[in-house]
Amino acid sequence: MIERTLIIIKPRAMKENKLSKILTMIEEKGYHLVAGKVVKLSRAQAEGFYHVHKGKEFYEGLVKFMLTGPIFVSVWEGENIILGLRKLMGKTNPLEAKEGTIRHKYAHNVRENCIHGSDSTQSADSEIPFFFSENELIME
Ligand code: IDP
Ligand code: MG
Repeated sequence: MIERTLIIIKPRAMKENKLSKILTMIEEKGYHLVAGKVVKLSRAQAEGFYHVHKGKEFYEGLVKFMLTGPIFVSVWEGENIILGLRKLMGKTNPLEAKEGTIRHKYAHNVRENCIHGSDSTQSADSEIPFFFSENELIME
């Protein structure tokens, strides 16, 4: 099934100039970029985006981290891309991420793990419109 997913390159990877290296890894899997932009989140946006984690012990630290600098938000398309990209990203904790995954290469720790990817079609369906309007998502 052709799916779309929301991918975010997080602040530390942006500061370390790893954006194009990470995007290249995604492109080399055959996935296509639909939309992308650099954004500096407001606290309200960061809290809103991560509302599903509200109440967890890492929530405040995660929100603060996402405010430390610009991020790259993007929409990608491809066959079974949601699972495919979760695999390419690797486990949330980079210590557990397999060699060859994005997090194994570019993450520093479980919080500063360089990339976000939607974890299901339901998540993608709410995360994509959080950042992009309909007319930014037209491919033809
Ligand atoms: P995911 O990004 O692999 O889907 P989630 O469990 O959805 O992982 O967590 C969202 C984000 O919150 C993670 O990518 C990471 O930045 C941060 N996070 C998750 N668990 C921890 C933790 O135990 N300590 C610190 N930060 C965490
Ligand atoms: Mg998640």
